[in-house]
Amino acid sequence: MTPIITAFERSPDRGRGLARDMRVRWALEEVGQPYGVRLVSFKAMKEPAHLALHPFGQIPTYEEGDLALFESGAIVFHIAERRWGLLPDDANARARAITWMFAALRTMEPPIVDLGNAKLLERDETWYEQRLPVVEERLRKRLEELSRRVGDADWLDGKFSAGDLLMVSVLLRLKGSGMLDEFPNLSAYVARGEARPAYKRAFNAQLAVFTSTLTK
Ligand SMILES: N[C@@H](CCC(=O)N[C@@H](CS)C(=O)NCC(=O)O)C(=O)O
Repeated sequence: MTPIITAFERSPDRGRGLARDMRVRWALEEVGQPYGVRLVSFKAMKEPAHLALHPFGQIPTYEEGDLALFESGAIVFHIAERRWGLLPDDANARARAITWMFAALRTMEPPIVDLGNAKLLERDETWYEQRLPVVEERLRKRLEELSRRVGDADWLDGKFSAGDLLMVSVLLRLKGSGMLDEFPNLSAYVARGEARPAYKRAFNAQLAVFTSTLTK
């Protein structure tokens, strides 16, 4: 059965691959699983049909037969568990890769999203200039810690895994902020992720959605 995922009909990031359908597309490409995409508008995301799939009215979702999932991390985990290529066979290595999946989503992504939200939504607030350095410092500390752990390794723990897929996906949100450039080994780590053929296929597929909307 071909899984169907949802993605923005018109992504606010203009096809830069930052919307969270990208990580699901990437996972599907890594394991060689063909998939379909249903594009949804912002309006449709808040309507009952989509809310039945996603209680928070967001993308991505994942449908396969009578299974419907939401939350990009849970979807990537589901894909990684069922198909070979994103989680090691060895039980301990697998547990460590899953740990990195949680670390990407629970330790790294929140301060990265905080920085994005501060710059996007709080610029006009009187307290913006005081808050921004605090948010940046909190994130910088996490990046320092991650950078120290990655060192000169290619991936987080041996071979590329779903942990790397999610970690690279969240770090990519920092592109353009300048903060990633402070950590050359993390920049190189992200570039290694982007260089993977599966990443490129996923990126091009989501970009094609955006460019096709330009001609409509
Ligand atoms: N924790 C969720 C976050 C999902 C999320 O924030 N989706 C964004 C796109 S990247 C969205 O649908 N935003 C529109 C909205 O919240 O109305 C996940 O990882 O799937």
